[in-house]
Parts: sequence; structure tokens; C-alpha cells
Amino acid sequence: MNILTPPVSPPRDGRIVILTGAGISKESGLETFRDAGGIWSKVRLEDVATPEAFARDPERCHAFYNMRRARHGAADIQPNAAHHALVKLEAQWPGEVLVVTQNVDTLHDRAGSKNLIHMHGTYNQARCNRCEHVIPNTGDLSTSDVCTACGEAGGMRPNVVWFGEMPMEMARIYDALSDCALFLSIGTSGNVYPAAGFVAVVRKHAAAHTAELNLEPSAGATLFAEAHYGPATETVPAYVEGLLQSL
Ligand code: BJW
Repeated sequence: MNILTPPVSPPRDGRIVILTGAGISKESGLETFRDAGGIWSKVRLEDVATPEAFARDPERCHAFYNMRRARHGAADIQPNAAHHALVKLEAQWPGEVLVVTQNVDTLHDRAGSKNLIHMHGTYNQARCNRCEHVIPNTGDLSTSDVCTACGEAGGMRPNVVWFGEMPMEMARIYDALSDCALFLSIGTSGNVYPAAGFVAVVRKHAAAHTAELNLEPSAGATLFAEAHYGPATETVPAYVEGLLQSL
């Protein structure tokens, strides 16, 4: 399904801010959260994705994230055509292209996106809950891990953002949203704030165009000026080509 709501007027220059969610990585082999059969249909988020869950049962949180980290690191998980299209856009667009991903996978990084914010953190880092020290980490975490900075055991956790925690680099994100020519939302259901509220922030700026590229209408679909529905590996390269051809 392809819906265009006229008037559609993508810009020819200026800053582009692109919000991505789990849907962009689906065709790389990673699960989404809220689709049928998705992660939250198998495990309660209250049991694994809140600071309270980690305090209550850190071993359970570690098992959940160790399993997903291992899956993300598997050889068959590779960036797809949508990730690559955003790299091409960053290279060829005459203005700034900023990708703000909610995903904790590293597929945008591996595809080659340079101007990239992981607002919900990444799997490949661990953080000490006691002193906030962050280290690179690609292996399993456990409650016996000791922080190399403060020497405390038991506080090492994935450097991801759980419910009730503040997402990362919010000041930089809101600065970019408040002065962009185009806001693109790709592969996100629009259920989780503050990311779900970004389109409303952008709409306050009359000159900004907004577009949603998703498998189906998101919770905030009516707020976008333009929408294209289909698999990200099809809609994203096509949308990027359209933008670049209009230059
Ligand atoms: C495809 C596709 C294909 C599939 N091609 N598309 C009441 C009202 C408003 C807000 C709140 C409220 N109560 C609480 C809040 C705040 C809360 C919140 O939003 N809760 C909602 C549930 C209501 N938010 C927070 O707590 C956030 N922090 C915050 O607000 O800080 C401020 C604050 C702090 C302290 C006190 C007070 C205020 C933090 C949110 C953290 C989210 N963390 C997670 C886990 C990260 C680690 C991990 O990966 O385990 O982030 S939850 C999970 O959801 C993950 C995702 O990044 C996030 C968003 O999911 P996403 O990406 O949208 O995935 P899906 O599955 O939902 O959607 C996929 C989409 O893709 C679908 O639409 C498909 O159709 C589509 N699709 N295949 C294209 N091939």
C-alpha cells in the first residue's frame, strides 16, 4: 500500500532527521517488539526492561540481553538495503543527515552511517550502575562482573535505555528536530515516548516536511504529511532515490 497525502513537497536541501525503529532491522533477521510474535509477546517488558526489573532479578535481565546480544552478533545478521540507502543519502545530500535510532543493534553503524545517535543505547557497551562508567562489551554480562573503574561487583548492565530512564543525547536531538527541513520516521510503531512525539515537535516548524515509511500505519500516522507503507528494504531505497533525483 502506498499512500500519498497531497500536497507532498519534500525539500531539496537543509537538514534531514531520520528516526528509525525495529522495523528497519526486521529484514536483517532481528525481531521487532510489538508485531505479532515480537519480543514483547514472549517476555513481559516489566520483567526485563526496567531499572526495577534489574534490581529485582539481574540474572533474568542478563539472560535476556545476553541472548539478544548473541543473536545480533550472528554472522547472518547484516545491514539491509534500507540501512545502506540511508548511508547513500548521508553521502550525497547537500545538507546534514542525522539518523536517530531507537535500535540497540549496530546495523546503521555497520552499514556506514556516520552522523548517528543511538537514543536507546547499544548492545555493544556495558555500564556500571554504581559509577556510570561505560565500556565496550560484546560478550555476556553477569552479576559477578566487576567494574574496571570503581571496582564494584554486580552493577554492570547493558548500556541501553529501559522504561523510566532518560533516553540519550536528547538535547542534541531536539536541537536538530527544531531546525530540520525533513523528518522521516522509519520502521517504528510510534508507541514509545519521547521518540513517538518527535513528529509533533517537527510539525511546530511550518517549513518542515514529514514522512512515515513503515509496514503499516503507526500510532502517529495521521501526523505525517506523507506516508509509504511496505517493507523497509523497498520503501527506503525508493524514497532516498526520489530525494536524490530531485536535486
Ligand atoms: C516494519 C517492518 C519492515 C515491521 N519494514 N517496517 C504514558 C504516556 C506517555 C509516555 C509514557 C507514559 N507512561 C510512561 C511513559 C514513558 C515511556 C513510554 O513511552 N511508555 C509507553 C509504553 C507509553 N517512555 C520511557 O520511559 C522512555 N523514557 C522517558 O520517557 O524518559 C523521560 C522520563 C524519564 C524518567 C522519568 C520521567 C520521564 C524510555 C523508553 C525506553 C524504551 N526502551 C526499549 C528497550 C531498549 C532496549 C532493548 O532493546 O531491549 O526500546 S522498549 C522498545 O520499544 C525499544 C524500542 O527502541 C522501542 C520502540 O519500539 P519500535 O522500534 O517502535 O518497535 P515496534 O516493535 O514497536 O514497532 C516496529 C514497527 O516496524 C511496526 O510498526 C511494524 O509495522 C514495523 N515493521 N517490519 C518496515 N520489514
